[in-house]
Formats: sequence, structure tokens, C-alpha cells
Amino acid sequence: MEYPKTSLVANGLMSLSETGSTNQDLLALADSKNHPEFFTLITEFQTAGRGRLDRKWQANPGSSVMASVLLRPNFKDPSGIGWLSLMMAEAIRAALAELGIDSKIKWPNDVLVQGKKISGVLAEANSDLSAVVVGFGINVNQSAKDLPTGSATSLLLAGATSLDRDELLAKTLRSFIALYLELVDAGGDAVASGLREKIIGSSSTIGELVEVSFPDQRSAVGKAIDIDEGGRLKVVTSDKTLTVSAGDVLHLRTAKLED
Ligand code: BT5
Repeated sequence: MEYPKTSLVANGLMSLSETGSTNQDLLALADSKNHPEFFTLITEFQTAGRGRLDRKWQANPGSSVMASVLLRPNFKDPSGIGWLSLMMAEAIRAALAELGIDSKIKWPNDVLVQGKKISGVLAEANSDLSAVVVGFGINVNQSAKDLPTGSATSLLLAGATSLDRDELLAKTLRSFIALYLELVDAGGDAVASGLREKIIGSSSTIGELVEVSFPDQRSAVGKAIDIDEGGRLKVVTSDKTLTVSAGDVLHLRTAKLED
């Protein structure tokens, strides 16, 4: 497929009909230093699409947007790095809103429509930490039977005004680049750039009763009350306030709709 609208927004665009993982490919390209910020890689199909923690991202050929964007962040305030996944989720939320779809961000990396996952984001750094690749999948034209879980949805199912994947990607990148440049101008300070306030406004997690599962298998139940200046989730349990930088969150009230 051709991506003329996206080509006008990305700083170089490579389109592959099939690959393992756009994140993996772009991380390899990032090391060579030949590709600039906002260089974008898109594919129609991934044979080894990655989620977080060794999970998989699955989508049929031509069914969705699966892309990765290259960044070379050099913020004075290193906490800026911790916001890049949420920033992409916010850009996707804004792009979906332009297509008539109301969505919310589930901390740390999902975009939900009526509690169902329409998009997931995965930010990964390259080997010498000089680059960050932000990859995302957005379900576009899948019907319910094409989706990998009952907790997923697509633009088609949500009733979007357009299913044009080029338009969606162009809108997403335009919104992401604007947010990123605001963060760069603020030296990586997400409070000063206004990013934190925007994400809190878009969050479906804040105010929810949540179960947090940590990468080391521990878990805790509490109320999510805030996202701090580093993009971490604050959760009040029966005896303390946790600051969560990595982990999975289950919204307990809507758990039946989610993973
Ligand atoms: C994510 O991980 O949601 C991050 C997904 C990032 C995918 C993009 S595609 C382009 C780029 N290149 C890559 O290789 N990856 C990125 P996580 O939060 O771990 O969620 C993974 C879980 O989401 C899976 O275990 C499934 O339950 C669910 N899932 C898989 N495919 C899905 C889909 N198409 N729609 C909704 N949910 C899905």
C-alpha cells in the first residue's frame, strides 16, 4: 500500500509488505545513525509483532496500522524518556478523535474505546541508548472474528468516519511530532510542556480501582490517583502509596472487558 499522506509528515518513510517486527527492524537501523528523528517504518503484516514482556501483537495482513518511529531524545531532564509511550498513546487518541472516535488512555501504553483495546504502544531503546523506537499497532478494519482477543476492538467496530490507514497514520504522526517538539522545547519536562496534564485528562486509569502486576510477579490492589512528573502511576493501597514505573494494570471494575 502507498502512504502519500504519511510521507508528507514523516521524516522519511519505509514501507514493507511483511516483516518480523517494525520495532526490531528500526532498532537495527537506529544504530547506523543514517536515519533521522521521525523516520518511520510501516508494514502490512508482522510475523513476530512484539508486545511488552515477551507478549505478541497480532493482526492480519492489511488490517491495521503497524508502525515504528525513530527518536533520538537528548533531554536535559531525563524523566522525559519515561513519557514517550504515553505520548504516542495521546497522539493516537487525538487522531481517533478526528475520526469521530472517543477513546481513553489506559496506563501505561494502551488506547481503549469503551473499555476495549484498539491500540497498543511499545517504546524500546537501542543498544547504546542513543535512540528510542516507539512502535504502535492500531486496529482498523478487523471484524470481531479477526481480533485476537475479546477485549480488542477496531476502527470498523467502533464506527469511525474513515478507515483510511494512511490518513490515520498521518494524523497520528502529526499529533505525536507536535507533542514531542513541545517536550523538547521544555527540555524533557512533561509538566512544563503540558504533556502530563493532557495525559491525565485522557486517562481512563486515574480514579479506578486497579490491580497492578509487577514484572517480578508481585501484585497489589489500590486506587490509581495520579501520574507523577516521570510518567509513573501513583496507586494508594490499604497501607501505602505505590509509585509504579513498570507493570500491568487491570481496571477491576471493567475487568470483564479486559485481558
Ligand atoms: C502492547 O503490548 O500493547 C504493545 C503492542 C505494540 C505493537 C506494535 S506493532 C508495531 C511495532 N512493532 C512491534 O513489534 N510492536 C509494535 P502489551 O501491553 O504487552 O499487550 C499485548 C497484549 O495485547 C497481547 O498479549 C494480547 O492480549 C493483546 N493483543 C495482541 N494483539 C492485539 C490486537 N491486535 N489488538 C488488541 N489487543 C491485542
